[in-house]
Amino acid sequence: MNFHVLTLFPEMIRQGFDTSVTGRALANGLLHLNAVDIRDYSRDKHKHVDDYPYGGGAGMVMQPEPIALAYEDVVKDMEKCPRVIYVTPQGRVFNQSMAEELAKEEDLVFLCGHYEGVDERILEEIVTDYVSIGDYVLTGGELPALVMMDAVSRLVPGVLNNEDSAEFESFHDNLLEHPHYTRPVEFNGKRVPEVLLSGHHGNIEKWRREQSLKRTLERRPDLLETAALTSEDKKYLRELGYTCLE
Ligand code: 9D3
Repeated sequence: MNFHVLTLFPEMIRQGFDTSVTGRALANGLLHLNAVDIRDYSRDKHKHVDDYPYGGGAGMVMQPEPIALAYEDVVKDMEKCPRVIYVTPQGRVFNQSMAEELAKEEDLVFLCGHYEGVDERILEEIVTDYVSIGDYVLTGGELPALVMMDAVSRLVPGVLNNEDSAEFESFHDNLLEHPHYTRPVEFNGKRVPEVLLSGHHGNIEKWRREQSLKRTLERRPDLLETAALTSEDKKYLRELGYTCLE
């Protein structure tokens, strides 16, 4: 997977990506990161990349030309036009199924805005996807781009080590995970649930499934509407007082 990021803060992107799992995948050559400084493509003698908005109003708008030149430089060696994700609060909200779709691509281009926004004409020319990471206001698109690249990276074959990938295999059914425990068996007067010490795998699986259901009901009841529930699951949820089952 080749990530290309058009940004005014390329160091923020490089530093954000060079740690932990993604850093190791960069070193292994499983991932490539091309953080492109839009300012390098300004033809202005002061390296300006923004100007006042036509029609007036507060703030500045990123000009189309430096972005167009940066984009042309990025796509010049590609066989086909890549998906270009404009990270914007006006986009669809990013989720796991979008990450899975994006992970199929060979190249992904992210455009990070700053100031009030980006001249609409360059967006119309190059952008294929408008994507947000949620309804709160950030100072720019760099953290959202890093969030999306992180979510996509762990779906690229080989990026996760075996221990981590076993964990993502078990992320299923649209339920939250059961709680986890390790040594010591007693901490601050609290013991690990006895069933986990019993060695009875059937009982452990049943307990974990019930904990998943209970926790999802308490913390993310919205997920239960689309969860894959067995009749056993539904029986347990009814015992907990959940009534929204067909
Ligand atoms: C201050 C200008 N705002 C008018 C109310 C619009 C605005 C533009 C740019 C607000 C924030 C930003 C910077 N954010 C992003 O570029 C961004 C973002 C976000 O702020 N929240 C969630 N997802 C994303 S994706 C890109």
